[in-house]
Amino acid sequence: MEYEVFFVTLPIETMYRYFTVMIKKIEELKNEISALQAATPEAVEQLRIKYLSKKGEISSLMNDFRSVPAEQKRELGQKLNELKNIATEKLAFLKESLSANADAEKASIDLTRTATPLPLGTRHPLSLVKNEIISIFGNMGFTIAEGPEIEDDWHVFSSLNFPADHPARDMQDTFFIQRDGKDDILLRTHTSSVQTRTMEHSQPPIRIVCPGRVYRNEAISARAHCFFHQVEGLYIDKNVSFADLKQVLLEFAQQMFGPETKIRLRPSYFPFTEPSAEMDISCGICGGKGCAMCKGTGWVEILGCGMVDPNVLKSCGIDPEIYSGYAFGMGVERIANLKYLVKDLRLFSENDVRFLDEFVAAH
Ligand code: 2U9
Repeated sequence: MEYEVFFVTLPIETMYRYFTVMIKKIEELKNEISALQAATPEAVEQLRIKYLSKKGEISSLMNDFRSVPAEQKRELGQKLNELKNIATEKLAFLKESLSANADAEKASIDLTRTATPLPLGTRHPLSLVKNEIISIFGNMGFTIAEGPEIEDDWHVFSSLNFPADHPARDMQDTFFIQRDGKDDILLRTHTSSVQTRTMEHSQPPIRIVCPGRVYRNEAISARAHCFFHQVEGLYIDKNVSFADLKQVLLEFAQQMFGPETKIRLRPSYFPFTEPSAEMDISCGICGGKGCAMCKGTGWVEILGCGMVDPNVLKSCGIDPEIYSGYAFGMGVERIANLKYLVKDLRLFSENDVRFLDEFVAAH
């Protein structure tokens, strides 16, 4: 402080002047201390150090007190004691009120009260169905393989034996992407590209299921969407036959739709399989008698399948003279429609919780 330096000097007028300075300082400190606030015990301790510790402001005034003229010591001493008492009481008050607040807060929390339950989310019905499909195939020895949704023409079309003029390659059916000046980048239209990638860098036996989202350039309606989900399967080894395929698919159908379920295979055509077939299951609603669900036929279509075309094996680096394989593909939405009787495809992507909450029980 400015006046401290002068208390060791002698001139009496200087000493009188500093008496006045000290009185003024005491008044200032009184006002300052009376207005003090503190939010934490640590803050109270900081204030104690600032005002009352050995090197604090009040102790420093006490030191200066020794240098004032004798006849003024009484008055100044009284004022200094008064200031010290004010500071001590104020800090005790701040300390006490903080611990009283903490006690009141503690008392207002009932630690025995049952917690308010947080609303639990549910698995999306498509995830439930997808998980069920991959678990059934998992138990039959299939492992999961995944790949990119943004693909190139080779992995989605050319390697799978699609002719250059196949309609699926048309912009009306497939979403193409402009990227780095290339014109062969697209959103995959099926997860078969995952199988071609797996075949490119591994040799048989290969036994995989490939779940994932696929994209097609379709107008959105109750029965079509611009994206949907598939699970495809591939098994390549020596001596794999159509009979193996049929048995695996029968097992799948009965685990998924019940042990009474029957299957039938109808000849079909896909560029990547030969021979190819579409598989129906007996209608779960009418038990095969004929109803609106199966349009009176007693059968509903659930997937496509076939023996992998030797050209596809060759393009992916697998010798068709040594190995053969089967493949199948299904739409997860289609399976979910049949299992949960969801009539409008759009419900699966609208995320209306009233719809999603219906699947809690199946969770
Ligand atoms: C490789 C070789 C063959 C996958 C297959 C189908 C038949 C099929 C459709 C079902 C309904 C697609 O979701 S859907 O529109 N899929 O009918 N998919 S065989 O065949 C392959 C895959 C990869 C290397």
